Formats: sequence, C-alpha cells, structure tokens
Amino acid sequence: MRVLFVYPEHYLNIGIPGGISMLSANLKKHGHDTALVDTTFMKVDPEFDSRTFDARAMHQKLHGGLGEKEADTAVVAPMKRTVYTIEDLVRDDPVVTYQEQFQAAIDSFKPNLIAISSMTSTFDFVMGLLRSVDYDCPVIAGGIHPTIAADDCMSQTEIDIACYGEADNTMVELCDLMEAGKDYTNVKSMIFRMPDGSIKRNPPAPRVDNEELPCPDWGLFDRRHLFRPFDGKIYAGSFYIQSRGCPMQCTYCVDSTVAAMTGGHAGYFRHQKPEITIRHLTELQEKFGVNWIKFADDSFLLPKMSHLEELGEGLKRLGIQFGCSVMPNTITEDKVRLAREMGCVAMSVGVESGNADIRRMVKRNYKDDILVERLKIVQKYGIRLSTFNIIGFPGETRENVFETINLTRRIGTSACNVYILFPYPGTPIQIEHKIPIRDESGNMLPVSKAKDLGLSKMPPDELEGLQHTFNLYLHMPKELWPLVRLAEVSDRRGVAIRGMIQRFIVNYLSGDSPESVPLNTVVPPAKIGQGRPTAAIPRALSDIYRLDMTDEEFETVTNAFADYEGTHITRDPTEVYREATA
Ligand code: B12
Ligand code: SF4
Repeated sequence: MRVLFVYPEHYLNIGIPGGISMLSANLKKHGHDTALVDTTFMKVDPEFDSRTFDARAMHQKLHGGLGEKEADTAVVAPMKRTVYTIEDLVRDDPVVTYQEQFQAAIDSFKPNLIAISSMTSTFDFVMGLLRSVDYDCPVIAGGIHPTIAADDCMSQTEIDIACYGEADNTMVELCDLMEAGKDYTNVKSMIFRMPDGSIKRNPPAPRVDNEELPCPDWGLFDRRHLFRPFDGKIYAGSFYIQSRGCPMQCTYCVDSTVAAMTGGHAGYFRHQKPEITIRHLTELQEKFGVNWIKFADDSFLLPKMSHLEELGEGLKRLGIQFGCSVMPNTITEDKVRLAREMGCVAMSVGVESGNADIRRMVKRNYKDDILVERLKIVQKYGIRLSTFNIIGFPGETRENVFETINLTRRIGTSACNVYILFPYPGTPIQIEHKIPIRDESGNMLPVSKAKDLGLSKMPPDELEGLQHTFNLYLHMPKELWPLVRLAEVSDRRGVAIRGMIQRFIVNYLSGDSPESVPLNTVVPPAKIGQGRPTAAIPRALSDIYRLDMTDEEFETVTNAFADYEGTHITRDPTEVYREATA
C-alpha cells in the first residue's frame, strides 16, 4: 500500500511530529510505502492561494498569520540572537501554492490511502487542502482532533475513516487488509463511513506496546525540521517521545478524556526502557547527525533514579544535549544533578497560575514555595528553565495574572511561554463550560477567540494585552512597569512600545552595554518640568517620546525613568549557568 501522509503545520513551526514519524516507520517495517505532504516549509503567496482556495484565509483566522513573521513577538520569551535564523532556512525557496504541491505529490506517488494527522487548530486548514485537490483513494484522519472530536471529523464528508487514539498497529492492520482486498471495517479504534452512508464506530484497540516499535522515520521529513538554535549556537535534532499517555489529569488538557475513551486510566501511561530510547537515538544520530533532542514526554524526571541513570549512560556516550518537560512534583536535587550530567540543558515546567486556588481548580496543586524552591534547583544546576503559563482561567482576575507574573519573577526564569486558556475539545473545562467546537458559521472556534470566551473576569482586550506584555512585565524592572502598562493596548502605539521594550531586553540579554541619554536630548525643553533635564533615559527606550502621549502619560513615563536606577533586568539563566559552572 502507498500511504500519503499530510502534516498541515504552520509555516516554519518546525519539528518532526511523533505521530506521523512513528506510523510511517511501522508501516515501512511491514512492507508498505509512505510519502509526505508537509506545509511547514511551503512559502505561499497569500493572494494566489486565497484565489485558489480558502486555506490561507482560514489559517489567518485560526492563527492570526501565516507566511510572515509575527509583527508582535512579545508573547514569546525574548531570547539571545543567533547568527542564522529560521527565516534563513527558506530565504531561497520559491513561492509555491499548497494546491500545486499537494496535487503534485498525489500525481507522482499515486497513493492508495491519504492519511492526515491533525490537531484541532489545523483541522479546518487540512480539510481546505484536501478539497483543493483531485484524488482517487480513501482518506483516513488521525491525531488528537479526530480522537477527541470524532463526530466533528466524520461530519466532513471527505473523511472516510477516523481513527481515535494510537494507530501504530491498527494502521498496519488496516493497510494489510486494504491491500489484500479484504473487509477492513472491523479494525478497532476506527470509525468508518459505510457504503450506505451510516457510521460504524469500533471499540478501542488494545494499547500499543511502545517497546516494540521501530525508530521513528525522520527520513520522511525535510531535514530543515532538525534546525535547533540554542543559546546562540545551532544544533541538529527534534522531538523524541519515550512514553505514551500521562499520569496527571489537568482540567485544561485532553489527556484524562483520551485515557477514558481508550480503555481507562489504568495502563494509560507507559514508559519505554532506556535501552530502546538509546537504540533509536543512536540510529537517528548515525542517519541525521543528531546532537540535540527535545524529549516530548510530559515528565522526563518521572521514572526512577535507576532508569534515569541507565538512560544517562547512553546519552553521555552519544554526547547528545537535550531539553525536556518536567512536572514540578518530580523534581529532586538528585534527579536534576543527574539530568545535568546526562546532557540536559533546558527544562520547561508548566507553572500555569501564580494563584494557588486556580492551580487547585485545574488540578496542578503545588505550593508557591515548593515551586520556587524546586525550580531554583533547576537553575542552580545551570539548566535553562522556561515556564508555561496560562492566563484567562475561569474566574481569573487581573490581580491573579500579576500573582502569576510575580511568582514567575520569584522563580527567576526569563523564558516564559504564556497562553490565554483555550478549552480544546474534550478538556474537562470545555465540557464543563459547554464551549462549542465550532462557531455559528460552522468554522472551528479559532484559538484567537480564546480571549472572547468570557471565562475569566477580564475583558478580552485586557486579557490579550496582558498576554502580549506578560514577558515584558517579567523582565522589566518594576519601576518601568508604567511603560509596559502603555504597551498593553494593542493599537499602533502599544505595539511600537512593545517592540521598543522587547529590543531593550534582547540587547540586554545579548550583552550589549546599556546606553542612556539625557531627557533634554529627546524632548523639547518646554515639555520638561523643573529639575529633570538631565534625567537618564535608556537610549533603546527613548523613542517613546516620539510617540503621542497625553501630559499625564508623559509625567508617568518620565517619573518611571526617574525612579529607574540601572539595568537590573531579570537575569538571563545562561548567566546563572556560567556562574554555576565556572
Ligand atoms: C510534540 C508536540 C507538539 C509539536 C509537534 C506536533 C505534533 N503534531 O506532534 C509542536 C511544537 C509543533 C506542537 C505544537 C502545538 N501543540 Co502540541 N503537542 C506535542 C506533544 C507534547 C507530543 C506529540 C507526540 O509526539 N505524541 C506522541 C505520538 C506518538 O502521539 P500522537 O501524535 O498523538 O500520534 C498518535 C495518534 O494520535 C495517532 N495518529 C497521529 N496522527 C495520525 C494520523 C493518522 C492518519 C492516523 C490513523 C493516526 C494518527 O497515531 C499516533 C501513534 O500512535 C502532544 C502531547 C502528547 N503527549 O501527545 C502535544 C499536543 C498534541 N499539542 C497540543 C497543543 C494545544 C499544541 C499547540 C496549540 C500549542 C500552542 N498553544 O501553540 C501547538 C499547535 C500547533 C498547530 N499546528 O496548531 C495539544 C493538542 C490539543 C488539540 N486538541 O489540538 C496536545 C495534545 C497537548 C495537550 N495535552 O494538550 N505540539
Ligand atoms: S497538561 Fe501535561 S501534565 Fe497535565 S494532564 Fe495534560 S499532558 Fe499531563
């Protein structure tokens, strides 16, 4: 069987997905042939593609932009500059259309099955892609959206089969039966559109033994997925997952629902032996020169010390540096020390909220002091720490968001990924608050609508403003917070101020020496009050005086600069690392 996978990823959102790479490896192992259509590196012309079909417009609605660099980058943590950036990877690429690329793949590969892998946020986009091409074979959809919203998936008449949960073995079974011309509509964990138009939903398949699977098929993907800038250097690597499922049940996540629908919580979480991980990574290193891995497991430090020690021996032999996610309750000094020795250079931790009641509500029940103490251990060992934070939880107030900002400042991370809560289908919060999957016009509720759902006590603009400025509040000295406050408003001026503050922070993190200029060189003397002409204004921020400001704002900004004594921005963890390892 020839299976054509479709990976509908955002432009330049690089990284090899575990799902397709594992399915492809297992299909090949069982004698099937695979190919891939991947939108990650498709440089499209917005005008042309929107005339061809609506995929780009759809993507624009879903993600607020595709194909261009986001003008406002403040949502993402400011990082050190690298000499070569992700845009350089595609600088010389021709402009293409999704339709042409997809059609060309169909025409040359002549698939017997089109297999799309989709998250909720990419589902309408991939359906747009599918409708733009001609093909003559069944279509199967899998991944988290078909898993959690199978009815929504089957409501699209182009989909013949939806698969819920893992498909490593069932996909092979399906292809074997199809190839042999036998009835394949009894394959478990799959939902079939029958010839009479009815829908047949089969019971869940037994859980996959992830120790028996071959090494993920990274060769199917464009090598540029392996681009890994870190701390000013460039490495080669991608995601690798050693486990299936998760033992936690956070209420903003789909995992507890997936566990329930695929056979219950018992046996849902499975972790493979270290020797399997090492065998796969050795193969990936030999084939692709891998020297950097992002472990996509939900908690890298969860296994016992003996397991981690064995894994560490192998990783040290391979000389692979890695990043991983960890749950705070699994952090101990021994494990962190060991992780560092194994080659861990970055850890991300879901801190989510700085308010203990909210954390309890979403089943992330840790005490502030414990969080701070444990995350300091991570930094003590020179591991770059990044946190994940969510704002906009049900009932959350502006004060609660500042509790989160202040807790994150106490923790001392300077890389924080902040999201507005979006209740994905199947999450306990989505179910409890009856958030629809699609809007009145039948479009998937876009992630950009998260602010409008009315779950928190903040109006949409305030919530969005706080998301855009969260990292700026995190880094900037408190005296300069009045500037950040002005940047919360998403008008031209607010966006310009965000850019200025962002550059100020990036310059600082990149080691540029901070320069100041006297106030009287940036504003006309008439504007300056008594005794302030020589007040020092950081040069990188002085353009704020070129923007329109009311007299009151002028006073607030100038007073903020007057109170500001130097450049004590929240420190870059790499400095902590250098000190720790000096
Ligand atoms: C690595 C990762 C990413 C990577 C790679 C994505 C990918 N497609 O793998 C990147 C960084 C791109 C990413 C981005 C995002 N992610 Co993510 N990600 C993950 C993570 C941690 C691991 C994925 C993985 O490798 N799993 C292991 C493999 C084996 O499982 P799998 O992918 O589910 O595949 C199996 C089955 O689903 C099925 N299957 C998969 N594809 C197909 C196709 C066919 C035809 C068939 C039959 C079966 C099938 O078989 C596979 C093997 O058994 C998961 C959590 C998780 N543990 O799965 C979240 C997860 C998928 N991400 C999630 C989210 C929310 C996001 C973001 C929106 C985050 C954000 N706010 O920016 C973005 C969305 C990007 C976008 N395009 O819209 C949610 C998805 C929720 C939803 N309803 O869509 C998840 C489930 C996390 C969570 N628990 O909430 N993510
Ligand atoms: S949010 Fe992470 S830790 Fe919580 S249940 Fe989901 S995957 Fe597990």
